[in-house]
Amino acid sequence: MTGPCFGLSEDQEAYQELARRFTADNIIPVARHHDETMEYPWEVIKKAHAAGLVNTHIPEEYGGPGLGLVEGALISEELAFGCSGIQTAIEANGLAEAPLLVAASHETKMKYLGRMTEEPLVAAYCVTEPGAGSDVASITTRAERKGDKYILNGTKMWITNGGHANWYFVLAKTDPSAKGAKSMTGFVVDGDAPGIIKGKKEKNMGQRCSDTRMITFEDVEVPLENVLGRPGDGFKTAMGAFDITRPLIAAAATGLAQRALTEAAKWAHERKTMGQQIIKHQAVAFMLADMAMAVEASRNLTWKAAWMKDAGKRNSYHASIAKCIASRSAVQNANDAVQIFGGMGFNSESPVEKLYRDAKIFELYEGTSQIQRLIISRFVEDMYKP
Ligand code: CS8
Ligand code: FAD
Repeated sequence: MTGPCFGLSEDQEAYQELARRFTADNIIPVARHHDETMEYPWEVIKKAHAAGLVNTHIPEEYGGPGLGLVEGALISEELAFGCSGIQTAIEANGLAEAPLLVAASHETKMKYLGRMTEEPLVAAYCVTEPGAGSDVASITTRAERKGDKYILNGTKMWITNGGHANWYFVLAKTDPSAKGAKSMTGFVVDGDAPGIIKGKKEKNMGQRCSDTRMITFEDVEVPLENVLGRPGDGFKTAMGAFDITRPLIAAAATGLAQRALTEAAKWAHERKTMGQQIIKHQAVAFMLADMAMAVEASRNLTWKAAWMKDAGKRNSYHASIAKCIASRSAVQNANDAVQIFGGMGFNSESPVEKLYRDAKIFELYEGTSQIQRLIISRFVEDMYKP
């Protein structure tokens, strides 16, 4: 590993270019349709799978491309530039797969990661519940050992790809006598197991084609070999997965922030008031400058968090910083883009109205901005102990 380097390798540039072209050809033309109809983007997912842009961090040993997080971040940013709803549907696979990368046995990886590379399937990550989102330690889903299987009971909420998943990662309490984090175990659950009840597709403010549902597990039998790691390690497995995925959420938020800047700058060149292009009014130009700063800061922090993971370093602190800053950039830039478009920005014929609705979720899912600050502040407390 050398010192800081802000350039990309030839391979990284090639992945970025592949994703950029894929987005221009296959995402941007259908993004509005999927937003308006809320139709799940199966066709795009299939094409992305064929192009090698899904399941990017599955190791070669299990049939995947074995890309690093930096490459993943480059791809996520480009896809989200086109439509962060479609990108979320694609990247939710990465989230479901991450706990397996952290804790699964070779056999489990072969069985469940292997199939993801063979055909365009989707999977889902089930941690949140109606009564427990930020406070993961207070989940109530239970898995009880009965002979050579566990019996799973409980309800998960807001599960992305929930309606279409071939399998689920599920976090459940296995030891009611143990406290909080240590009472939990992670499982892989087959999507067609009897007792899985899928709720209706939720109608969300933005990223509307992404499939979000309540998933209920009623006496679902899970074989012992589907336990990830050791019983009691589930909480750490679920958290370890975020070290992989939060940099990718940050990358997607950066993609949306970049799209807002691109659209707003283009409009500001074209639209004229008081005899000149609005980009010549300093008030507008300075908004664009702020938007550019937000994009650059977010991208650099994202790359750093991703690079740290690839370098084998603990990146939780940097992943939370990148996620928190980039999601703010997405919300702020989308807001500024609507402002620069004026009345037209409030209309669904403009490209920025959708960005405004799509952006907000970045400050909520994969840990709210308050939770990122909680994580960062705990590190700060330790780092600056007198
Ligand atoms: O509960 C934690 C938290 O992160 N909450 C937020 C939950 C969240 O982010 N949910 C997201 C759900 S998924 C989603 O939204 C998907 S959206 C669709 C995306 C699709 C893709 C585009 C918390 C509040 C930070 C911490 O909770 P606490 O209960 O205070 O626990 P701690 O004391 O911090 O930790 C307990 C033990 O776990 C260990 N730990 C914590 N973090 C890590 C990491 N790696 C490994 N181990 C970890 N990152 C910690 O060290 C503790 O272990 P000890 O042995 O006890 O010391
Ligand atoms: P709460 O935890 O109830 O929080 C409410 C408010 O209180 C927030 O502002 C929060 O920041 C604040 N707050 C809570 N605790 C603290 C604290 N200690 N300090 C300061 N402020 C605090 N989950 C999955 O498991 N899998 C998925 O695939 C998934 N996909 C999602 C997709 C969408 C579209 C949505 C909306 C959610 C998804 N989630 C998923 C759930 C998501 O991770 C949670 O909604 C999120 O973590 C917040 O939890 P909550 O909604 O229960 O809010």
